[in-house]
Amino acid sequence: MILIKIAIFSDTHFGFGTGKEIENDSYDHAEEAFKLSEDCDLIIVPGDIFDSRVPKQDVLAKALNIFFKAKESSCKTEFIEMKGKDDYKIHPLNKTGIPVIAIAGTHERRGKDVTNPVELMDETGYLINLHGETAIYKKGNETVAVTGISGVPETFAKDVFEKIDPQPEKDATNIFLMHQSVGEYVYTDEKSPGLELEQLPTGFDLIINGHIHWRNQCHIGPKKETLFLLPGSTITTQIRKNEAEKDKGVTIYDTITKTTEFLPLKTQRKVIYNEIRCDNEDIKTIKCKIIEYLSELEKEEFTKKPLLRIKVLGTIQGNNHRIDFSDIMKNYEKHFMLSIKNNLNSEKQAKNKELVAQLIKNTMSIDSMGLKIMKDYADKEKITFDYTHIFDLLAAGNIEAAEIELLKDITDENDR
Ligand SMILES: [Mn+2]
Repeated sequence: MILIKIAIFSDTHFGFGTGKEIENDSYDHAEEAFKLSEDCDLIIVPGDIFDSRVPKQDVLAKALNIFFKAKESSCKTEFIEMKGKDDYKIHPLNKTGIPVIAIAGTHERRGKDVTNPVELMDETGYLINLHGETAIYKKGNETVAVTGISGVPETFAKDVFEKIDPQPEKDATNIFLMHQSVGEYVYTDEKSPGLELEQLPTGFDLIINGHIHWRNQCHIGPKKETLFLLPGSTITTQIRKNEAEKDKGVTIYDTITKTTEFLPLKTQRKVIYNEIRCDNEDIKTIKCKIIEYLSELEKEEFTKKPLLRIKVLGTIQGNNHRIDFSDIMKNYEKHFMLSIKNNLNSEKQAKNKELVAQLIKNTMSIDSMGLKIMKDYADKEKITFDYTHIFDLLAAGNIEAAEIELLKDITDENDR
């Protein structure tokens, strides 16, 4: 039985952290991801290969060299056709080694008539970039059809998906690539997703979504027949709790069992997120708490200096919640790339917040208050009338009609 092994990793963000201590991470992590993919038949990278839409030339050069690793394999996967693009001619370099299929992400998005860096890599034969097309590959009797839609602004996502309307191929393993926030999988808290899970194309074996930097997978679709995979980024670009808890790596999917295997990166820099809670403590105690935690953590062994974010929460004594943590950061800069986020509230702030919360809890809108008065009256007098309707009439200033309705209701009641 022949199976096609597909290596999936995303959001390599080449060039992230340029000029900083972590500037080589994006390349080191991606290089290992390619290494872990070397015995696979297909490599898929769903967007944000670059951190910038116009990457610097040295960033591009490094990216091309890393992607070239896939060309060195003696892979037997055969390109069959590109559906949805007339007169398509595959670049000869794209016929050597392991085929790499990609889409552009949010970080590579450019105007319609200008080339984005993923398109540049397509035109030079380093990968195949999809936006609405379907690339079909074969190995032995196994066929894989990959359709992709590049990352689009969330507001247009639904329209673009409806317009392209991706369809699965017959007798093939069908894979769909995208780069969006979907349903509960939202990259930033403020932006609402342009798509719900129910709005994703159906009939695919595997839907792979880049963009979300923490790994996840679940089954979706009317019969839960589609595996929805968030491969996660190969690098941490923002330190957040849910992301720090999950390893970066390569997901291997095989077309026969339709299951995945996760291979974590050994080169990855450890990311630690910790919250320290304070309850009406003074500055000295708070700083001691942080130092105590740091000196414990210092004893652990790390191959690379970890990225560490400490969030200090709760309340501080007195009316000034600002603390200068620079002395602590300086003392530990040899061991950690440390950032301390101060979310403390002074006593006064805490009281104000409590008051606001109380007010919000106790405040009813004028409408609900009016309705409540009517409902209470009806309950007390044991009479039934359509108080929402009456209230609407009163709110609209239609007192006469309200009076007629009310009397009618009460008369009806008495007649019974
Ligand atoms: Mn990204």
